[in-house]
Amino acid sequence: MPPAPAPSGVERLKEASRFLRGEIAAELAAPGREVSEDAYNLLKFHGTYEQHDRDTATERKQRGEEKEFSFMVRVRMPGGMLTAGQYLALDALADRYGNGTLRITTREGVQFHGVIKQDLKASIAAINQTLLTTQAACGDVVRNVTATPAPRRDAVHARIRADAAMLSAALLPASRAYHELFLDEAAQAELGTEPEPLYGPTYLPRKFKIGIAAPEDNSIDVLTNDLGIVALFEGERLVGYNFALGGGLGMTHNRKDTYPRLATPLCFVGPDDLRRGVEAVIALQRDFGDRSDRRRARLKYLLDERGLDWAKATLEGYFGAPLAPPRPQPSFEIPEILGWHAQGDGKFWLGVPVPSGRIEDRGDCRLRSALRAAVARFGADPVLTGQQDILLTNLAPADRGPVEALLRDHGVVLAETLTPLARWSLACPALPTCGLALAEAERVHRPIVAAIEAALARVGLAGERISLRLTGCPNGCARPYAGDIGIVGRMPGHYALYVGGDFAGTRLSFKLHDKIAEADLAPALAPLFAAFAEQRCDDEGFGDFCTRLGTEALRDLIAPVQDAA
Ligand code: SRM
Ligand code: SF4
Repeated sequence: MPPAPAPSGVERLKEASRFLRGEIAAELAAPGREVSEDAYNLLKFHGTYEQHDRDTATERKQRGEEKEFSFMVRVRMPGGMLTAGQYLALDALADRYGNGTLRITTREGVQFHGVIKQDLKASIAAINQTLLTTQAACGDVVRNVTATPAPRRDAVHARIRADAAMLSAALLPASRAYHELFLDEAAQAELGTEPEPLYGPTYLPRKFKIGIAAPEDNSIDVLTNDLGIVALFEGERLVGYNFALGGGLGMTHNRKDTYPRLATPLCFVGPDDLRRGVEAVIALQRDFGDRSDRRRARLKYLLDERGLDWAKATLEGYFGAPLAPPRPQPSFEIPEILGWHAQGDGKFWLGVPVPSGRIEDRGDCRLRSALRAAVARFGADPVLTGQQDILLTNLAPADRGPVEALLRDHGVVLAETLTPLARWSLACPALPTCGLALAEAERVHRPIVAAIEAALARVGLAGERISLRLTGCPNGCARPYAGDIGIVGRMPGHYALYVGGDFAGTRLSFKLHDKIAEADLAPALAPLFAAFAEQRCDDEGFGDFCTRLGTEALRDLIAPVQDAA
């Protein structure tokens, strides 16, 4: 037998960290804006990443100055649920500690950017005062649990919200390191000796994501999670949960053994077994996931290496009983939840689009001020969606007119004035904050959407519901491989083009072009749109059409652009 591969450096770091403490306290107290690589890696578990401003890095290097370091701080909130008070507190922190913006993430969380090291502890403590946490928002643990966001006041949605909140709380690390480091909790007598019953001393091999959805609303792309849970109901009665395992989108260019994958339905657990079932899946990944190569450490690779039969049998060992096969489930749908909707309790919610999830005041559109005023004045409790949008909930019928007038007065673009393409588009932050970005995303989101909108309009498809996801690198943070069109950064100004996913998030897209200039994206898609307008069948979506035609036929259609590129 060949010797087992050596654990990666991060594994050794976790093990020696005394349950995630490391030297963080001393490093945060030291002067300077930077931390060591070890502290950088451990701080992730506490919800923060050191970053630097990539716009100024080269110039500063030429001047012999250090990079402009600051921290991204990520707040977790299961199912994107916030109270009005929490939202207003976060909004205030964006000015006090951040860069004046709040960013809704594709996992229904919030990120602050631009927090300097000296403010890190105070900002995290202030977030905790709102009864929210940054603990385990990043790192090799269970991240923010996403959930079908629509605030419908019925048994189905109430149960899903409650399940997401229960799992999120139950799966937090037991270590008190976070509380000692950021909340001034008295240190344990014997540092780092507390039990960590679920995770153990080295936590998980990699990040672990859980989403829970009802089939009628898959706007969170539940199958892109390590564990996608589909809650099944008969009327208002919960029947149980289908567990789909092994979703994940990250891949590395030029490493064929890394790839996006949608979760595979593996088993069914009853209404009372949710937590036990989830803990069994976590234990499976904890004990068998790859701890030597972080690029191959997600659950998806374990499933593909060992097979589904092995995974199910091993899972049953942890679960302590045989697991039933997944139950038949209705097809996934993605309803429109922006605009006005009745909640079912006499109140209404208004879904407001947030381009790239960035809540900011920008030119004539004072979105941040408008949301702050609407939440403060009308007591709306926000819900953040996995499509980077915000739902203002619990509004009385009489508030509808005034809320809408307030938003319009601030220049906010409401959903009905957007094209479907703009409404269903996502973009990751990329430059200048993301250290992994190979190309722009958020900052070129609007012009790319505008160019593609124009191409659609030219063939009469301006009103077509097509999803577009744009990322600055192949890691997949805006889920580019799960929508109709994926645009993935390859190098500055150039993108790989993916098509053929479906709108409901049940099929991965495929790569049509490896490296295409930003200006050539819309011209490359134009002949595909023309063919779609002419040849589509019935209610076929754009991604379905692309899959039916297949790579070769589509490549022939875009050949003139390829030749020019
Ligand atoms: Fe992500 C790393 C932003 C959702 C896959 N992601 C990063 C980092 C932290 C970059 C880094 O490691 O230095 C990015 C910070 C950028 C910045 O400046 O803020 C980052 N990811 C985001 C967010 C903010 C994107 C957004 O547009 O909202 C999302 C935060 C979600 C949250 O609240 O927790 C975000 N990331 C995702 C998703 C989508 C999802 O989970 O639904 C994915 C694809 C699904 C998956 O996990 O496979 C995703 N992010 C990654 C990966 C690839 C992981 C892999 O298995 O290879 C990385 C890189 C890594 O982990 O090494 C990454
Ligand atoms: Fe950064 Fe890449 Fe994620 Fe975009 S997809 S935020 S560029 S890691």
